[in-house]
Amino acid sequence: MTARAREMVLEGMRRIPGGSFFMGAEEFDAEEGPVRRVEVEDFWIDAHPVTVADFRRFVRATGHVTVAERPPDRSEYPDADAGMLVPGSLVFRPCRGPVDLRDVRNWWAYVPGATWARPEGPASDTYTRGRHPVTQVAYEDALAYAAWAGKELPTEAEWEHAARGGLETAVFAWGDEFAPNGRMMANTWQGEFPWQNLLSDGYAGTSPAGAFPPNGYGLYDVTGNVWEWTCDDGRSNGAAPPCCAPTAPGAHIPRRVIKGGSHLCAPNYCLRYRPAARQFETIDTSTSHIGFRCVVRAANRIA
Ligand SMILES: [Ca+2]
Repeated sequence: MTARAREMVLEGMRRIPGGSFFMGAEEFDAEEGPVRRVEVEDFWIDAHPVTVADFRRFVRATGHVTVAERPPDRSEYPDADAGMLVPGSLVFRPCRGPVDLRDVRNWWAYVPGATWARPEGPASDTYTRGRHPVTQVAYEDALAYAAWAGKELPTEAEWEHAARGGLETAVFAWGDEFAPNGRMMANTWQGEFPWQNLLSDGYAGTSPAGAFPPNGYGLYDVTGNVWEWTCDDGRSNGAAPPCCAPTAPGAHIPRRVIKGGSHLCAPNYCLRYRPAARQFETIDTSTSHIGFRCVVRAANRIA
């Protein structure tokens, strides 16, 4: 690779020093523990999640058709209604009042025509959201984008090490206090999920990349805003049932760990806007609150 090509790939990325760090947490959800020392090599990671504008460049260059734009395979969903076997994706719908938090169908709807460019369905668009993280991308779409960009998806350990920003064992990516001096540090949900969004952080849905302060490694939106795909299946730590991430029918479908929580994570339901938090998402699922960012590893000799 020429020096110029390397420069272009690494533009907008931050170099993360390798070494060992404490991964996981023990005071929140069982699937995050135990806290253990984990080693990672040096790597570069995108300073912010891949944006709608980034993804649009990828689609224009490659003609990529996302999973959400293709009809679901009936053999994968033998029990599904015919109405569900059309191209579409999962869209969050706020409720009018308190609902049973054990049933995610109260706030997730499968919307035909919802895509990365129309995240809430055919009547929506992204013309003013070019700087927002891309959503409605399944694992395969994230992999395809990464390959096109000359990058890869992070492992869970790489992602968490980067998200911690050099702060050992802190609860949040910026420290132990949620809103230091009253300052909101990430796009989460304030109020009672899924019906009362107090908007103390100014955003009901996604926010433009970089709207909140970066962490110690100069990374924006590592927690909150959107969940991010990693390439890990998380089996080594045992998969626990997901809370706020919608579970598609089809338990046989492989899963990958998603990290970081989203604008839908609220203290009363899913306090997942923390580096240690993790969920297990089926690889063909796309939603209005899952995106991704990429890495470049020192070991692949780009340097
Ligand atoms: Ca918010």
